[in-house]
Amino acid sequence: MKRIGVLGMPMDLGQGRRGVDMGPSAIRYARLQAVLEELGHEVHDYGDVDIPIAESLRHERESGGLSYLEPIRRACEDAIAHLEAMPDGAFPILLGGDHSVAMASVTGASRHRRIGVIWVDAHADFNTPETSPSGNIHGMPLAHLCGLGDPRLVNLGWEGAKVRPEDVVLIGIRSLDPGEVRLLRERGVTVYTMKEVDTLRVPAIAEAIAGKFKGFERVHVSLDADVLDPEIAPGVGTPVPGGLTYREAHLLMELLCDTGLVTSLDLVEVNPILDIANRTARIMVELASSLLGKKIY
Ligand code: NNH
Ligand code: MN
Ligand code: MN
Ligand code: MN
Repeated sequence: MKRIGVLGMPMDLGQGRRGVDMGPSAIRYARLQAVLEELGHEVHDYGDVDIPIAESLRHERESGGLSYLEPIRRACEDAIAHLEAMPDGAFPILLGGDHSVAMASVTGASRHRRIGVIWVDAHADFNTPETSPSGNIHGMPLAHLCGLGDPRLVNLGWEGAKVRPEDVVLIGIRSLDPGEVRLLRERGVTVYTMKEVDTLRVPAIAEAIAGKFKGFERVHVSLDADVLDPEIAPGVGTPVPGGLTYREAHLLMELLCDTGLVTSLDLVEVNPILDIANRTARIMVELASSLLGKKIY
């Protein structure tokens, strides 16, 4: 039994397509709390962080190639404070919102300790303001967590990097910008693209991750809905074909659960406007339940 703390960040400022701000509602509507309680967990929902809507921020849109940097920074600081107020030993689940919210969750999880990060995504989100083709901050959170990029984002919570690049594992990758490829190689991040998912298969990857993070006090899973194949998860802003199948995604969560290492989770980038009957939110809830101990037998 875990004490799970749910926090919503209804934020769509980090990316171009509107609608991910409705992600927390859609995930709650898909019965996140009830499903986790049925597994025997104690779940407390702390509600949503206050996030300004884009329409009210037109004057803050541009900031040196970074869209909405200041409001995103403020929202993340606010979320970090909420996460740190959760009781010791709680298992936080952060509901996005676009993926820039992970700058808050990983920061919250990494205070005073070395943390492993498992980034499950079609993209690496390893752009810096210099390499980003879009200026969208949701393509940059992981680089900033590793200490690269704009100091205003690198220094969220406290000064400096929150995770070592060698303690980061990416899974499901199938869309990288040229600057990201260079940075990921240079920094020694572990990258399992869809080619490795196809050739090594999920069990071997999960085993390698378990070995890598053995003895870590904290391991964070950041689950971007766009890692799933768009056929099963259409409710995302940047669909990329050839993603994880339903069973691959579940098996990954089941095997990560078996490692007993995971201590926090993000469910991000669900876009209800683009979804079909809340299907994508429902899959994200199912995946959370697999990660948190759902057993068939
Ligand atoms: N790499 C692109 C960018 O930096 C797209 C990132 N989009 C995502 N990431 N949805 O998960 O803008
Ligand atoms: Mn992402
Ligand atoms: Mn992605
Ligand atoms: Mn995404």
